[in-house]
Formats: sequence, structure tokens, C-alpha cells
Amino acid sequence: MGGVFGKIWGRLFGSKDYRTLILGLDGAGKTSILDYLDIGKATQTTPTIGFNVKTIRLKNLSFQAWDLGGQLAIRTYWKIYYPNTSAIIYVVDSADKDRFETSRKELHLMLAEAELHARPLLVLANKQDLEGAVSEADISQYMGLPHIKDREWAIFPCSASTGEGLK
Ligand code: G3D
Ligand code: MG
Repeated sequence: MGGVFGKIWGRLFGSKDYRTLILGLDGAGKTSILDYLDIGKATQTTPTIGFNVKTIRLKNLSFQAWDLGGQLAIRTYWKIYYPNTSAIIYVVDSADKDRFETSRKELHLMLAEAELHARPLLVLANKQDLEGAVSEADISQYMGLPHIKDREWAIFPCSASTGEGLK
């Protein structure tokens, strides 16, 4: 993770544990990313009901990642986890063009929550290994990221299958 955003992220996460929410539609690859960061390789995942909580350590960073199930029926419970959240990671399936609009709506609904005010946002354009994956620049446009003015944000391409972009 480079540049100014990396520095902000680093300052935030020093050596303490902070709650980071990993959110995104079902199937975006949240659990796979968490597993890759945790054990350094791709794993078999099953749809998440409720949540997995893991503490991820990367270099000198340590943060708590919350992987919430994204299916429609349980998305309404995301709110329960908003208080005390330091930062947000939002995962997008870069090849799932049909659901970019749904994903954009959910992202902006979440960002409008008072409890997440000004929390930095990292968008991961996942599944870049798939043929037809949309570039992070185009996903940034689809997700309306350039319109976000009330917080630091960044987008990075990655693949939880190959590990590209995650470390
Ligand atoms: P979720 O936790 O966001 O719901 P998962 O998503 O991590 O459960 O991943 C959903 C499916 O996408 C899984 O496949 C997983 O292997 C796959 N996946 C996750 N990340 C990537 C990626 O970067 N590239 C590719 N090609 N696939 C990925 P299944 O087949 O188990 O549904
Ligand atoms: Mg999951």
C-alpha cells in the first residue's frame, strides 16, 4: 500500500489493535482476503453467516478485521458493528459487473452512517486474475469514489487467489 494513504493507514494502526471492518457484497472475496492475509495462501471458503473476526499482522501493523456476511438478508445487521470502527475495507468483485450498481449503493449507504464519519476507506478491486476483470480506475468511477470528499480513500487492485496486491 503506497503513498499518502499508506502513511495515514500506518499512523492509524501503529502497534495497537483497531477494529477494521471488511465489508462488501457476498462473494466479493472478503473471507478469501482475510484468509490470505492470515495464512498467506488461498483457501476454500463458504458463505459467511454472521462474521469471522481475525487479527491480522502485516509488518508493524496489527488490526482487527471483521468479515461480515454480505447476503441481502444479513446486510442490515452490518450497522451493529459500526461503533468503534477505525477504518473500512470495502471489497468489490472486479468481474461482477452486474452488481457494481448494488455494490456502489451499499458502499454509499454505509459511508452515510454517522458512526463511520470520516473513517478512512480502502477499496479493494479483487479478483483481478479473472478474465474480464475491470481495472481499479474504472471501478473507482463505477463506485463513485471521486465524489467522496469527507474522508481519505484509496483503491487498489488485488487477487485473493494469487495474492497479487494484498501484501
Ligand atoms: P465473501 O467472503 O466476500 O462472500 P469469499 O467471498 O471469500 O467466500 O469468495 C467467494 C468466491 O470467490 C469463492 O469461490 C472464492 O474462492 C472466490 N474468490 C475470492 N477471491 C478471488 C480472487 O481474487 N480470484 C478468483 N478467481 N476467485 C476469488 P467459490 O467457488 O468457493 O464460491
Ligand atoms: Mg465471507
